[in-house]
Amino acid sequence: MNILFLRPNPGNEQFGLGPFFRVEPLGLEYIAAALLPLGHTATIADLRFRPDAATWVRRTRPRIVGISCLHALEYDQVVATAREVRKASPETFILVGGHAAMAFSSPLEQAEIDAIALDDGEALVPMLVSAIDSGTPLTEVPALRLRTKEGWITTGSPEQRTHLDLVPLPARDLVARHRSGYHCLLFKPVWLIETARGCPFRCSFCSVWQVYDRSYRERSIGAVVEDFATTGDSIFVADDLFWNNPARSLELAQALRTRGIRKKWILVQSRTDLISRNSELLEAWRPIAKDFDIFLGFEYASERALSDISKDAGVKESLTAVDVARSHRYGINGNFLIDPQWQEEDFHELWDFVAKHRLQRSGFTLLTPLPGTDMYQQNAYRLQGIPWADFDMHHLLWEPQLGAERFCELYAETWRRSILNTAGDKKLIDWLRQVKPLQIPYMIRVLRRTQAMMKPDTYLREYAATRAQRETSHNCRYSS
Ligand code: B12
Repeated sequence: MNILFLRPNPGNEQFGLGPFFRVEPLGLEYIAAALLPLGHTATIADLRFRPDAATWVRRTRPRIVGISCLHALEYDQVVATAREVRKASPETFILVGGHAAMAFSSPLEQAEIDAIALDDGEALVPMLVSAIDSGTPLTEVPALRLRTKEGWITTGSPEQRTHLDLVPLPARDLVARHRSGYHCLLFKPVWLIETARGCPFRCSFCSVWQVYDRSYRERSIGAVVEDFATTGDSIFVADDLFWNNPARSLELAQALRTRGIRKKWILVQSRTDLISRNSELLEAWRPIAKDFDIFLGFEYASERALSDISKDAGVKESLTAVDVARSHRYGINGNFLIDPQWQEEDFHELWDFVAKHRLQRSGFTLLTPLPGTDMYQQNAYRLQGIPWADFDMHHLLWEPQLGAERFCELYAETWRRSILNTAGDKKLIDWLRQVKPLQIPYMIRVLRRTQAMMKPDTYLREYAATRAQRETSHNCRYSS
């Protein structure tokens, strides 16, 4: 069967990691790799590049189109993409999957979409394809939200979570045409690698552990080493939680070193408590890349605030992790949360903490109730009518305690104190010195866009637009 996979263009990459990161659709590459040995034909089209969905549909004439939906901010765009596909080919079966689809499917339960995957795709998609091929009722395929004449229904539960070794290597060839367009800040092209999936912790603002019931699955050492050996020299590790299993991580580092693997750059995401306890693990991994960065959630600068979000790690762990990582020459890209409830003194506490511990490479996201979390359920009453594109953790979704104007001034000031402010300590010229001459136009473009985050008006304008859209949606509801 002929299957087309689409990675939609989220259309909202103006804030946070958006401008800096464009990485390959790894989930789709794993699903395609599961289908190819079964004799199916798979195409992956990344719509962040040309051409558009309708052109791909005309070009490949698929029986099934699978659209990925990783982030809540993409829901509306995913539905729009499905509509485009439906128009170009009314008979095509349209399936949506990915993290946000699994975590909270209701925004996708629309006439344009036939089914939503509630589980990983490697085992599920081949089952669905075979059912469509043989005319078996789709109600027999597990882990789906299915559009039927009677409305949307949920099919049975899968017997077990997919073993990650079911598909040892992703079909990276299918995105080879886009490789030079995948980048992470200074590094271009970039490869995305997954060594493990899931997270056993329970942070209240995160939807990952809820989707995977706090499970944590690992790929075999052999498959991961092969993936590292056959990819390029700049690597973003997609794992929700790197270094979670110290014994296995140590074994993996040794296997990579034995195979002679050395990269230019690696970025991983981990936790402060894991790092503070495992200095020897960081030491073992460090020689594997010339530059090695860690994404770390610091979240808050005080114990009181941390205890509110079930982080299960405190300020002491944050500071020890910074010391341990620095002692092994890792770069630290932390993230702090900013609560719309904050008062002036909360901002000052954060700024002092960042300055005192030299954490200017951090990012600052607004505490946002993401669909799939309890926090979303608790705040659902005030989120009605807000466009999904605003769920990027940089949009104000409701009136903050300090009032929008003052809050946005302080939020913009927080970003002004970061390394991204080209009027601050690190000037544009310092950034440009770090890249090859050919990359200078790209770097200037990205940094120019980022300067908007230092201006209160950027957020205020967006907030006004959010409120206007919300009003319109309320009025439509009352008049219909
Ligand atoms: C890589 C990544 C990114 C990349 C983009 C990825 C891409 N290809 O475009 C970058 C770094 C740009 C990014 C940015 C952001 N991200 Co992000 N990201 C991830 C991360 C860490 C890994 C995704 C991944 O590739 N995993 C590996 C592959 C193999 O797994 P997978 O994608 O889940 O695919 C499997 C299944 O989902 C399913 N599947 C996937 N697609 C499809 C399609 C079909 C048809 C089917 C049937 C199944 C299916 O099958 C696949 C194989 O099993 C996830 C964490 C996660 N667990 O999802 C967060 C995550 C998705 N991101 C998140 C967030 C919050 C963001 C940001 C808002 C953060 C910020 N501070 O700015 C920004 C938004 C940027 C923007 N404006 O668009 C949240 C989303 C929460 C939510 N409910 O919305 C997550 C879950 C992280 C978290 N812990 O909270 N992100």
